[in-house]
Amino acid sequence: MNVLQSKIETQLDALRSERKSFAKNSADVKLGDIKVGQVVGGMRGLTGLLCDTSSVAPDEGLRIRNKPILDLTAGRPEDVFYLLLTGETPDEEARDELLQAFRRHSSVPSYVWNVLEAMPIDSHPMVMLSVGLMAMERESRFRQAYDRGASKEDLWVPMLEDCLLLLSRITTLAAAIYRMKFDKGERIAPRHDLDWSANFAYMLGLSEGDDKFADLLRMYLVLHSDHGGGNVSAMTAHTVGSALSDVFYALPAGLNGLAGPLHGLANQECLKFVLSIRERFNGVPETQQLRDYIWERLNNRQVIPGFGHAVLRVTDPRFTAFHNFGNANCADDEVFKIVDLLFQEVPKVLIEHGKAANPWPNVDAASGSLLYHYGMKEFQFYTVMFGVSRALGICSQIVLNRALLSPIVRPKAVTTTKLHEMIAANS
Ligand code: HAX
Repeated sequence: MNVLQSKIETQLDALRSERKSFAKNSADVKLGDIKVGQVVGGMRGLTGLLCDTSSVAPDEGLRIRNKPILDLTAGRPEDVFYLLLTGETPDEEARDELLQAFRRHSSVPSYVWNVLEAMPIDSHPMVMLSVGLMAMERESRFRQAYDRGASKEDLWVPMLEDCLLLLSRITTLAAAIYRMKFDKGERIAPRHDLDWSANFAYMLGLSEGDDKFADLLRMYLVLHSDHGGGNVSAMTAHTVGSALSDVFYALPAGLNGLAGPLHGLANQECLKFVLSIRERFNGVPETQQLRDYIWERLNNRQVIPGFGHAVLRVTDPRFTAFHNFGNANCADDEVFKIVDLLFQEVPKVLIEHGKAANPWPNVDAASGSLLYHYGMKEFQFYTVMFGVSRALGICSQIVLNRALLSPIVRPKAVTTTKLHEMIAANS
């Protein structure tokens, strides 16, 4: 990885000095007050992490290295990985190198298949993904370097090697899990003439390698690649990595958080919801029927999957990208039509209802309907798709954190008794 590694190297001195200077010259500058509501409310709004790969503004949505995500949807995820790590768009030489790097280790060793084949068939595909990745930990160059006593200044290099190995295998692993879990026949071996996304589409068995499904995957893998540092999966992976656990421990830890229904599993729930509407109304409902159904759910204190967000206060631009893709490629699809109708009606109802801070659709509202359209009907697998993409962001963050010598994460926790005492002392 000459080009990528040298590019990071050229940036390193300045970035390390900046971090040192924060610790030396600005350590006591206050960034805000901690409120009790934040302590009992999941640390919402509490600034406590640094993340330069991407940011999420409430009124705009995701920017990767300050580029709006909608400007990146035509590119390859390999290029986004370079952008996440360096803040720059790769030139031709770097693009070629990355294309090769993402292909180089795409064959998964047999001991990993043995582990997966030993698992009960009702294991969730996210469990299979995590277990498959963790099984590869024995190959970690980072851990070997640490055990050899490598200096901590140099550990980011084997971390980058581990991440490239992991990323070039994760699509092969995920595709095989899809075929194994959903009885699709033999595993399909990777090809060496395709890019990361097209190869993934091919190994899933849903594409010849270069068609609209591959285009959808290319965009899907870009759109889900990163979402700042404070979400459950990124923060968990960062915390685990901060203990100098290697990426084969840290990424699965983050993915296990992604598997939760309030985080990545939501896309599975969204499609389930859309299909339940189709079944209930025997097709696409009339507008009023849909509105009544939404109200019925809200009155039963059920959420409307695919709408709302902890940070965003506008339509998620990633939803917009999927919605545009659907309009261009499958506007007549019944499931997509329901997604479209929900997009038109749910925000109005949620505004009338008056509870959700953000009535607009999030990324999960449309992605499943497109995967479904192209033949991936097993929605238990959707979070795996999300996880494959999010591996790009989490790997970038962990490489940068090792390169910048980020310390172990260790916030302070207090007992409830102590919290009572602190409240009394401050009120
Ligand atoms: N439907 C109905 N009610 C909703 C709602 C929705 N889509 N979104 C929020 N609300 C309600 C909340 O349940 C909450 O009600 P209570 O006060 O009775 O508890 C109230 O509005 C205020 O919540 P909020 O501040 O707007 O939202 P949160 O930051 O607490 O939660 C969630 C954000 C995404 C979890 C939430 O909007 C939700 O549950 N949405 C539906 C599930 C979903 O689409 N999840 C995917 C999120 C995208 C993502 O991160 N993917 O990885």
